Amino acid sequence: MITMKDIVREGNPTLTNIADPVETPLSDEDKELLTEMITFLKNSQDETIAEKYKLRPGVGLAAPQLGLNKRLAAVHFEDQNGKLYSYGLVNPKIVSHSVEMSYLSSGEGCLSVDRPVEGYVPRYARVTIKATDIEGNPIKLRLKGYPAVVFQHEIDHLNGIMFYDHINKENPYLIPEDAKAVE
Ligand code: K1U
Ligand code: NI
Repeated sequence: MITMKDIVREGNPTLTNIADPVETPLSDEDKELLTEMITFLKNSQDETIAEKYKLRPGVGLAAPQLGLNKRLAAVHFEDQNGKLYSYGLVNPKIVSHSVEMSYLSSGEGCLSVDRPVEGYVPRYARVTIKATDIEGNPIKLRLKGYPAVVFQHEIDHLNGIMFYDHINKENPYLIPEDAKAVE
């Protein structure tokens, strides 16, 4: 079972590396890893389990956060309309994006960062993501709003980018030109 002890924190070089593509079809070991990553997110959102194992709630997790140099990520959350996004993603990539930007009005956090970081994180307002799932089936998702933010945060982890790398250093609350707030 994945717990907070398995999650590497800022300063660990895996978090700033570009992760390697994963061979498909997935090995049994990688299938188990991705399944465990989704289970961690579900556990972290279950009050009883989270308290018992001292898990911080998370909506996404990328393999580099486990110290692994692999292009694997998991997401598990519902959007404002109650639509569930629960995916194990193999080699996910942004294949197209809007010119328009957005930002989460509450800012972002990260399971690998044990401190609050102030500021808005500019993200593409709309993205199209391609990946394969655990079984090797193709995934293509057109995302906007909160789901677009979460997927971009996780794909950034695969490229060695932390959310705070996007925050304006002089003025953390600078709103990118014409950017839409995601509430
Ligand atoms: O990758 C990670 O470190 C997980 C991180 C992802 C994320 C945070 C903020 C914006 C986009 C993506 C988290 O899940 S932090 C926790 C969090 O945002 C949350 C947890 C439970 C309920 C609602 C939000
Ligand atoms: Ni993160």
